[in-house]
Amino acid sequence: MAESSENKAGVPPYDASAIESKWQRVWEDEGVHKAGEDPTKPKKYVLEMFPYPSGDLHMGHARNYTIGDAMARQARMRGYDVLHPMGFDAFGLPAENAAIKHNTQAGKWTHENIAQAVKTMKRMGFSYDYDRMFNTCDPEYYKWGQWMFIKMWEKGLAYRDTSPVNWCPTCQTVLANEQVVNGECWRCGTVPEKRNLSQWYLKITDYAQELLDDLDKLDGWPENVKAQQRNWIGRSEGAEIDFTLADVDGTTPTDRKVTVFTTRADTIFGVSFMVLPPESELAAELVAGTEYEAAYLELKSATEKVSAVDRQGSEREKHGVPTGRFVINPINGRPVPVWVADYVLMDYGTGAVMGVPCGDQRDFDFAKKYDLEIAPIICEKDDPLYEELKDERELRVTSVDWDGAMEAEGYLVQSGEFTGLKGGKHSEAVDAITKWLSDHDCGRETVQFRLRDWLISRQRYWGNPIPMIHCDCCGDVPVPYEDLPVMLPEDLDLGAGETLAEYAPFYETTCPKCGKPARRITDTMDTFTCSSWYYLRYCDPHNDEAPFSKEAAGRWMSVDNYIGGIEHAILHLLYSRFWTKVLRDLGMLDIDEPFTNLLCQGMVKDENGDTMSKSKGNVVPPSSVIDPYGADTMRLAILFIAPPEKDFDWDPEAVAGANRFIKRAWRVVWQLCETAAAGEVDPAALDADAKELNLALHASGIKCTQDFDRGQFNTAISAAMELTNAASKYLVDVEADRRDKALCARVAHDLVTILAPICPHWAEELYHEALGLSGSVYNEPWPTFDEAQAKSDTIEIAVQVKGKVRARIQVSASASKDELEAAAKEAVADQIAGKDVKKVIVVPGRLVNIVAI
Ligand code: ANZ
Ligand code: ZN
Repeated sequence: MAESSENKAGVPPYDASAIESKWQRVWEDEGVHKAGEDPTKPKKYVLEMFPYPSGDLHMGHARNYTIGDAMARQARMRGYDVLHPMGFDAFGLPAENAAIKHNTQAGKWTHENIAQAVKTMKRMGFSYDYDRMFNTCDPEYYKWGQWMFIKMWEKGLAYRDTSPVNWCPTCQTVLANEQVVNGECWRCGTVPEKRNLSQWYLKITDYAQELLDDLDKLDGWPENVKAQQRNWIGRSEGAEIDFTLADVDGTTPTDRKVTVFTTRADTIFGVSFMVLPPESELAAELVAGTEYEAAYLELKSATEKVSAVDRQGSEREKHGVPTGRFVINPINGRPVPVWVADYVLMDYGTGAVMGVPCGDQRDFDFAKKYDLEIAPIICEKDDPLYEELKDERELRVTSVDWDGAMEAEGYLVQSGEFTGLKGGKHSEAVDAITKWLSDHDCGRETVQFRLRDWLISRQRYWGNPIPMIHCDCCGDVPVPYEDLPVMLPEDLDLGAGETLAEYAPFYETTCPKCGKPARRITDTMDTFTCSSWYYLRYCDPHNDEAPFSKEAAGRWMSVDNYIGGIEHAILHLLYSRFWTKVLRDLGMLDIDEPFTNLLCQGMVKDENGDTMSKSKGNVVPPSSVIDPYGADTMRLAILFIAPPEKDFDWDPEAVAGANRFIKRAWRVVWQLCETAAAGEVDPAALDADAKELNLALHASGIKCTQDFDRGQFNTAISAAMELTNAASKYLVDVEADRRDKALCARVAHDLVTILAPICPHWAEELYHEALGLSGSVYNEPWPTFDEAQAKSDTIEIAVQVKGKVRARIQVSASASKDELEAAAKEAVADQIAGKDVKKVIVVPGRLVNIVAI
């Protein structure tokens, strides 16, 4: 740091705009942010969820990326080889809609938005390795998505099936279950309809158990995200029980079975009806041609308009119709009527439910409404009914007048040989009855998952084509690997309503197997397939022989710090975990989980705490801060206002405050440099003022470093502010010729260094111009601070006279009891003068109490 003392030119003004464009140019020219390639160094992969290029970046992006950038820059200074890439999630419906509206091409619109977003990223000074940037709509990228699809097809993990799916009438495409959020289309909010369509799926259910189990390994993930995933996967242990269908005339058994799924086999003696969902083919068959058919068909069409979430909601009124048919309870031979009701779902369990009004509230409500039996078969011991029925084995009381289901745990009554056993979920009664059923070959233990296979086909255009061909002779045939990628045509006339399915140059092809004319699949893949492995491609983005090499992935994966919005808690994060496991099983990866630590940043709301949105007109664009103040002020403000995971309300005052601080710190660094000189600081040789500054240096340095490690940038910044204050005080209190030159140099240097991850241009400029150093502040190691020097060697203690505080004195932290007593007496000498000191109580480190009369 020898040169720094020579700079005596005074403090130049802080010109953010000039400094920022200057360093952005230099960093780009010198490739400062390229991922390191030094295998002797530990690695750190810092990643922010890549954006959908729907326009310029907004404040939410700015916050997300500023957090990641501060982490990445600091990691570099802490000696890591850092991978910090960025790209664009560039396929998707909005591009298509915008193209139609503005009469342009989806690709053109997308690339214009990307160019704008990149410009803003560069203006923000984000330290991305731009050589690794790609867009998911680049054929060099989506080719490998197709390749992976075929690999999955070969392993039976991709398949086609016809079943009722969620169709969004607004988006004109199907949706995955995960994309129906609170019963609405995640994109446009329309309530989807159920349609029976032939669609393509990925078999995520094969991984349900592992996806659940491995959540326990993710110590670096927020609990609420793990809980949401657990819930979505929804593992449920229970039993399947076979009921025998009775014939049309009543109760004679046929050889047909209807199987239910239940978690409460213990309640089987209380079954008073069976329920099928309206979509059930069996239901349709049972009522066909009967007096019940009309009502059934009406219920069926009414139910199609209701979302699955609403159908299961406990508050919603239940609607049902009888079928006129019966099934026979396998455990006691009782016939029970078969009903059809909208609260039962087709695609959970077996799609049939045994109705137990006394145990389940939904069944209870249903029984009340349609006047069905409510047989008490489980009771608490303090219930009078328990006394009455506790030894009863036969079902004698078949209906009680209750207000609600007996959802509490209790003991079985009226339950044959199982009467008296404790019931409830996972209870001894469940075990005993399940065993009886399986011994009698009419039931078995089973595990159910709520998770369904991932529906990935979409019927629009701007997405990655499913690389399959349908041939009338050979069926579905994958496109040969050497023909990949299946290029998405860029010249569709979207304005005229043309879709991929109508575009003959795309779909007309020949069968790779038999050579006859065949039709290419015109569905494209859900864009969430593209974002399920982009983080792997960044490890090896230019590979044209494979999606990525195992070696490159081995070097960088897993992502150490992944930062993004909580809205992806299930969708993207679950799909990516699945995809990683599939690639592992294909031998392409050695890891089980893609993201070690996950940070879900809070939202940026407007000044009144409302979400920013274009329609409300309350959006604060990043340029509105960068233009007047510069990117460094913006970055500082974003990180200072709140801890990263908390929401905050946008506050122009906080931005102005951040700008005042940056200017002040700028002046302080320059002024320190005016009296700085090279050399080691000798703590023993410092005078009292210098000692105080040195103490602030080490204490704030330690605090700042620890807070960085915890991702608590707001308090890390507070620590840097304290150091700035201490330095400023030193400059005011101590004249230039009395200042410790080595200490001034060190404080200036460290202040620049610890703020460098947050205010990069500011720091780089000071590093070169004020400190007079060369290279880059990012090649500078993070400073080390000393615990011993961070503690004051004097402490303040209270001096009391007869229990009342009369003085406070500074004493050496290592002072003995005698020394403390002497110092205390001196401090209150006038008050104890002429009195008799009866007793002196010394509490080291806290106080001295003098009892004088
Ligand atoms: C009888 C019973 C008695 C039930 C009782 C509960 C309480 P979880 O825990 O979420 O897995 N069920 C089964 N399949 C269904 C379907 N397709 N649509 C709607 N409900 C269905 O829930 C399992 C319970 O949900 C099952 O256990 C069944 O009701 C119901 F006192 O069977 B239960
Ligand atoms: Zn929609």
